[in-house]
Amino acid sequence: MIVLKLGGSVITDKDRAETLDGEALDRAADAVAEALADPEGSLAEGLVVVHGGGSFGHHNASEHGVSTTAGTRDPTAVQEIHGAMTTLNAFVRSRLLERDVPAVPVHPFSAGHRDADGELHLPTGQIATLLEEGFVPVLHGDVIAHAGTGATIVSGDELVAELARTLGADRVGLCSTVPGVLDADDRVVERIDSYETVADVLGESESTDVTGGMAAKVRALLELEANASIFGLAALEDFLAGETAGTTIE
Ligand code: IP8
Repeated sequence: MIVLKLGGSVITDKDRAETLDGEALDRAADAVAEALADPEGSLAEGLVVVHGGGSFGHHNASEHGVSTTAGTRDPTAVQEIHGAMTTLNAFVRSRLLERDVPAVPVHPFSAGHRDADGELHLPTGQIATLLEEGFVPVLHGDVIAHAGTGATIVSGDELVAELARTLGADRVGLCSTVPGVLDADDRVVERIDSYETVADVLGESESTDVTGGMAAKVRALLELEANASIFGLAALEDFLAGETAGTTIE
């Protein structure tokens, strides 16, 4: 089973509020449809898609001062952030459905929560059942109930790591705006098996990275059992065909 994240900056126009990058989304949807059409291909065991926010959700979140740790108790803020993300989710699903990909929504706000320590709890029985029944569940970064804090943001990256762990994913892919983890000369690092080897190029500061910087992504992916890849849109077809794409983290 594969968990694929489509980065928000890949599928939206980051410079214009609530605007899709329709061409990029079409390209991503084409790659998924093509891979799913092969019954013996790498998606035979199922696919879960997670997408980020890009120009949807993030501006609503910052307008209301909400982050992964700073919460809100304002129901309007919650509805605005969740609404922007469900709008983007509907766009993503409709492009997949147009290509006969059996995409269905799973909204983290209605499914999970954070405990008082900020730890994410996301039941996955519904996702496992949807997979068994042949659907492609499509989740998204969202706002989520947070014990003692109101509601905070859950990023697509956090969801990917949680789903990979609980559903026992075989592979994880992060389709990003960069072709992989880049070294100091902007060359793609092919393989990462420990954080130390890339700490210099990624920077040591974790605090600036909690919502999805490359250092945080690499750290989270290193902790997973599944092999993970970070790659650009041009390599999505390769990843979905089971080939090496961008940077492999193992
Ligand atoms: O783009 C955040 O998801 P991300 C979604 O994966 C928001 O960080 C801001 C609601």
